[in-house]
Amino acid sequence: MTASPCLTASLLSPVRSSDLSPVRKGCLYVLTRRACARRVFSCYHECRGSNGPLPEVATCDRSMSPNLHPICSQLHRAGYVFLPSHLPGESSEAVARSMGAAVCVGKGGSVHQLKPKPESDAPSTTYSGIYGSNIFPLHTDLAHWRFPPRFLLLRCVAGYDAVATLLIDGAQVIENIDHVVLSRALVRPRRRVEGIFPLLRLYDRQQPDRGLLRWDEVFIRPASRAGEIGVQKFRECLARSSPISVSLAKQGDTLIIDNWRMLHGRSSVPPACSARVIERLYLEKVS
Ligand SMILES: O=C(O)CCC(=O)C(=O)O
Ligand SMILES: [Fe+2]
Repeated sequence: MTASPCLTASLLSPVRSSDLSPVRKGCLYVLTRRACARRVFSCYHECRGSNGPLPEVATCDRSMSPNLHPICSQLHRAGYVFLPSHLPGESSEAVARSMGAAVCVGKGGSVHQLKPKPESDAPSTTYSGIYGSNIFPLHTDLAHWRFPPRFLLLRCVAGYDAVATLLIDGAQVIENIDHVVLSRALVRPRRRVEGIFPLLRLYDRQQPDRGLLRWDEVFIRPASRAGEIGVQKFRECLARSSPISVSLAKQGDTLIIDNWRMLHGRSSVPPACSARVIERLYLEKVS
């Protein structure tokens, strides 16, 4: 198959089928010129209750080449897009479908409802089960997978200004880490997978676009001495970075995150915000 001309300018470059896990095979990272031109989104940023740096403001430049769709171009530039009150009457599934291909992860379809819960009410394999309503530390989702889902979409069903989703650009964090240290940093899932510990790179620069960064202090562990050094260095650089804070406060507020580049976390949830409901979907592509 020949790549569409749009592809070269887009965030999403084709991947070799040998790079894909079986579930990803057949998933094409192709944006057609027509599909790009059809979508005109007015997207901009707004930061509610930010303590750290303000998110960049992305405006929709209508004179922009149709192959630089505003969402793709913002995702490429900043690693995330915030769409305030985006199609509030639509289901999250329909919104995700209009943007790309949603991936089913676990049981029960592609939409996961996230509600603050006490630790005891959630499985210990989830952040809610470990942290409850406390702060979720910065992480990438499903970091223990060989190929974590590329994009994460979070959508507000019931939200509060007082609860923030925090973002850090991992591409900036790794700029401060020696290339050799980073390339030697091997990690592994905390538990065996089919009896073995698969070896994974903390940062795999061979992957399309900017490479694949994974970070999770719970679900992945250093797999060697070089892994320990790389993880320690990453932790130090991360501690010097200031997160961007976005509140998913109004119905339809939508945050799309490049999960191979950005780390995300959550502030604590005060008791007054315990009715917070966020829907989460994973996407393999955004077009
Ligand atoms: O609730 C949030 O704002 C973020 C939750 C989160 O980390 C996740 O869905 O993976
Ligand atoms: Fe997460």
